[in-house]
Amino acid sequence: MSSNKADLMNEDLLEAVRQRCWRMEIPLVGVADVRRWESPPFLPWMPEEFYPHSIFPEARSVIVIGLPISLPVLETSPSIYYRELYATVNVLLDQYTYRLSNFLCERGHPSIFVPRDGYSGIQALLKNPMAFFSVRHAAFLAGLGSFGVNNMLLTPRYGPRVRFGAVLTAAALPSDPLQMETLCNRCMRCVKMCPAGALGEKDYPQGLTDRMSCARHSAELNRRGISPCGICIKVCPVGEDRELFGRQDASIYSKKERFSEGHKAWEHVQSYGGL
Ligand code: B12
Ligand code: SF4
Ligand code: SF4
Repeated sequence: MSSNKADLMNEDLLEAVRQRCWRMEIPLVGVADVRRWESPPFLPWMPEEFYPHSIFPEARSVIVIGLPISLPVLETSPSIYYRELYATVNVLLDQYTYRLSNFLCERGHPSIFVPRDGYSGIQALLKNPMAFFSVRHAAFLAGLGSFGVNNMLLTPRYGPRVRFGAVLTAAALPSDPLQMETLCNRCMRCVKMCPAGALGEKDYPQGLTDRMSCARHSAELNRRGISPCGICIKVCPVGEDRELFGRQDASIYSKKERFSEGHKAWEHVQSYGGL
């Protein structure tokens, strides 16, 4: 087959994947050629065994999807409300990526989903707070956003309030352009408001999250049935979702008088459903 014909076929396949995502109400979809892992856009980068084609040698592309975390629910964190939302989004991410991988397999392209997290529970994270594949780096390489001081991937639509899932596929799909413009405005709200002191002021990846402090805080919240924390994604002013919900002023979290009815609602939710 000529390479032009193959390119056209892959454009069609990508369009079919996008349509499928659209029908499942998935707002963010991006694609990265696996060769992008071999040319690190910044250092330190991850060891080779974390590359998609190390995990699935047939992989030629990675499809990344993103689902939003509703800001008003996250604002109640730490709470049973955010915990339930987190669990719901996680189930959907795994189901959607599983279904997308089958959609591709049925069309003759070997494909597998990657779990949106990939650890057995908080005890596993306390032992080693790392997974076998980095979904946020996949999302970056698929052009979905740029890293912030909070170590999260910030997207134009939802800032860091988005969770990602990935499909490794043998199909050679056209890649999306990287988001090279930095969305983080270095306001340092995430650093100042982190209850575990786990974030520093340096840009990613020079400033890495103190994973153990964050994981220990998460373990304590888990003991009370109200993990995860997520304060560093709640207070970030980046994202069009803030406009949608009328929350352009991110100082409302530290200055109670600026949004007293919000604080009253969050305290109400926080007083139920946890230990
Ligand atoms: C382990 C983990 C944690 C741990 C460790 C966090 C951390 N910063 O690494 C804990 C429990 C603390 C945690 C907390 C949170 N997490 Co978390 N977490 C993960 C998980 C499961 C694995 C990350 C991983 O180990 N990847 C593999 C390694 C290779 O990649 P990496 O961690 O990004 O490591 C890079 C660098 O840190 C560096 N590095 C790492 N270790 C070392 C060591 C050395 C020596 C060097 C030189 C470099 C280096 O190199 C790597 C490449 O640059 C991912 C899901 C996934 N599978 O990707 C979610 C994920 C990163 N978490 C997520 C979120 C949202 C959170 C929280 C906000 C909690 C919440 N859900 O509300 C907090 C935020 C913490 C923060 N500000 O950093 C989202 C991020 C979404 C986004 N928009 O970016 C993810 C992608 C889950 C998802 N499917 O969407 N998390
Ligand atoms: S999740 Fe909470 S403890 Fe962890 S870095 Fe973010 S604000 Fe800090
Ligand atoms: S809260 Fe401010 S410093 Fe932190 S990631 Fe968002 S924009 Fe960057």
